[in-house]
Amino acid sequence: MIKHIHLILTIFILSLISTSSYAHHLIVRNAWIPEAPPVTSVMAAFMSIENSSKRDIEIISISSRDFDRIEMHLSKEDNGIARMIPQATLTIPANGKLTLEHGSYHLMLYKPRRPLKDGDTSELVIKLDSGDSFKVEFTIEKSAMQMDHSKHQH
Ligand SMILES: [Cu+2]
Repeated sequence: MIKHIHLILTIFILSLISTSSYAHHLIVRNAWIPEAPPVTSVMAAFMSIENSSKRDIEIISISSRDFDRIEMHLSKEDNGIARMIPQATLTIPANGKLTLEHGSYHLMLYKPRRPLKDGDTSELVIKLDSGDSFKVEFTIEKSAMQMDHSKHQH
């Protein structure tokens, strides 16, 4: 029964493939990547993740065949300067939600290995502290709010 509900929910937004005990407590919504110019060397990714379990769940790493490297960042304003602070882990709170969005937590996708245009999808593999990992399909979308990396300092 739980598996069945899980399937219905995942069809809505993503393909969540896992045999794990923790990943099935997670629901990912709005997983998207703003389209970037073809010459770009870095893209951002956003999503929200809900955790229906009674335990905090940590994301310990993220990878994809489509990128050389993926980092987890937190954007912060510091005296008017936008800074991005790399995060070793991201916490999805018990019975709560983690939101990755502009100006807050986000993923940084370095060196795309193929062109990713509006409407394309890219699969990211999210690894949890429990040892489980699951796949999330991100959709590339045109956005008026593209990250301006020239204004960001790492
Ligand atoms: Cu960043």
